[in-house]
Amino acid sequence: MTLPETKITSSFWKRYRQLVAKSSVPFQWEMINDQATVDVANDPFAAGGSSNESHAIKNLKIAAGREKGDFFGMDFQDTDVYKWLETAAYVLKYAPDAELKKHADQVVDLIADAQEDDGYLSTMFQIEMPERKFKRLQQSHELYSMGHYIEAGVAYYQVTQNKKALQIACKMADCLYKNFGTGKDQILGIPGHPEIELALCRLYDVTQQEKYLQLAHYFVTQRGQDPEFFDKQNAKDGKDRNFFPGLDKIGNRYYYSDKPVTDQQDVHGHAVRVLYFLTGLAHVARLTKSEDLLSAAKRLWREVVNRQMYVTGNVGQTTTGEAFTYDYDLPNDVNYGETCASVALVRFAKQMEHTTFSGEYGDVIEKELFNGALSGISLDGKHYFYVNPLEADPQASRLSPEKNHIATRRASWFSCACCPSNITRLLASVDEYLYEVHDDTILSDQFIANETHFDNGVSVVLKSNFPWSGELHYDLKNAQQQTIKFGIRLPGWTHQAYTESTKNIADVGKVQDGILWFTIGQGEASIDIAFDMTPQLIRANPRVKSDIGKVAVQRGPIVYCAEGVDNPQMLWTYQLEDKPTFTYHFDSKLLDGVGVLSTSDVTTLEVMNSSKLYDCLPAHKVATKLTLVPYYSWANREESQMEVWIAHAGD
Ligand code: FUB
Ligand code: ZN
Repeated sequence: MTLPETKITSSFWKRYRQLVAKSSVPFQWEMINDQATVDVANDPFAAGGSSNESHAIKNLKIAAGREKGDFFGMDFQDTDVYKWLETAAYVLKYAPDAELKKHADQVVDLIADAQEDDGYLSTMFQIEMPERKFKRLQQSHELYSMGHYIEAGVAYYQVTQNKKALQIACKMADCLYKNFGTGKDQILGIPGHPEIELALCRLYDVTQQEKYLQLAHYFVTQRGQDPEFFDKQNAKDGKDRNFFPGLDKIGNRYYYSDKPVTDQQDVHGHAVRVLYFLTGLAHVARLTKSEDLLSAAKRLWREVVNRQMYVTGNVGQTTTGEAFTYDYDLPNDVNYGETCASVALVRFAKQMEHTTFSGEYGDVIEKELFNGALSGISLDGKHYFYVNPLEADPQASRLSPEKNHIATRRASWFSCACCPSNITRLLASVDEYLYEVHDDTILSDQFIANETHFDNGVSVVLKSNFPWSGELHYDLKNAQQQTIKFGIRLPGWTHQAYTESTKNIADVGKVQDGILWFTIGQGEASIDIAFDMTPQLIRANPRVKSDIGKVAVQRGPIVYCAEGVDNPQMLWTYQLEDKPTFTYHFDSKLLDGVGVLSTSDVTTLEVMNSSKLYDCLPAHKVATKLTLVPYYSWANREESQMEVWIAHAGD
């Protein structure tokens, strides 16, 4: 599948992508080189712990023998460099920059020097404990780290043709191919943290070397075959030698290694682990044409999005183990919703879309791109959320132990810094999510304005002011003699309320699985389509205890929230009337330009005399106003409360 040449023209996304290029990438470069001055003392108490120290480049320099010193950081500290490199690769595609290219080339050289002759690379083990390589896979992150390099190496090679970047990746994969499998001298094992599966598939896509696909298939299907594998390995490696306290006792459900994936009926355990694994599963299923694996991927996809995903797209309900809990358990104020988990869900959705044309995958990608994942980065590009709550109160975060993982301000960096470069690599590669192309069938999946040329001689120009406007105008050119099929995803939030008009379109087909199909003959054609952007009240399934009596407000793809900075009363005292009317205006000065919703169809509760905690008198409601801003933009002004789900008189 060759990626089309895409130029993003959307002003919303041009701003974000320039931000990544001009602000996030230079900032992260300073961070991983220990050159940034971060005011950690004033950073919030954040999941993973705030940190102003990275040492990530230094670890590689020590492993390469260029410097002397000790290893510092997480056992996957190397991945902060790899994800920076991957982001840089995507940035170089849309914002060429000689200085950035020089740094990135130097990083590739450094990684090549740090890599061992047999392809192995994990600096913690090389520097501190070479005798323990591949001996405690449950916790070691060796394959997770190498997977992240492989992804970066592939991306950097694809953009810059730097062969060394790809050779390092192949050498790494060869090392794993030699060490893992069912052979006599091989480890019949799996990684504690999946990621290598999806990375090997990417490597296969670019090299077409069967062994990489075989190995990915092995890791996907071996998981859960021997639920005791980690315990046995740990016992051999030795007692009390955990890399993270307690991880050996957490149980194999946490690692999603309790049964083979074809037997798994739900999602459980560490959210990022499961979602990276499912991404690899979907990719392997497609490449190997395995019906069993594909049906498992489809089943588990539904488990995630129909039972354990927040309305914003965030996933992972508990801070304990950064994990999924159970169906319909979706607490708003103690959840986790790690930024990495949202990025992983986007990756899973895209792989599912590669297997099947269906609008449900693009719906989730869109949900993340405009809400759950996007909330992970600040408007200045240099501050990040690790945890993304749907309800927050600075006082509770400070004083309630069960809520102090809920930061109400984004942090500059974390001691476990997985999220910052994960969100930036997603934003920098957003062009890869706009279309789904299978031969002569093209699906317009994301409505981000763009100009795209496809391999098959078709070009598409999409003009829109999405997400603020639902009006889309497509200009299409088909240089081929045969007709093509062109689909437009009808977003889940439209409820079929759209209007369209066409010019020179051979045939307007039916809506199938949430996609409206057109047949386009040779020459030029155009389509105008408008989605209804009336704000909608969203209700959760009543099985979701936390959202009973509440609604979320959504306009187009954007989920809104109330922030204390706009609304002076305690947010939980606001109650929307049964059928509130909202006014919408775009404020170009607020939060770098956002659509704002306001309503007067709302009351608050008058606060009782402060000497009383309880009373039998009826509640006294007072008419007021409520202002809502996009969820992704919260916590970019002064610290205050935030709420997505708002009490509603009609529920
Ligand atoms: O374990 C590596 C990464 O660190 C995970 O993906 C994140 O959830 C964080 O725990
Ligand atoms: Zn993360």
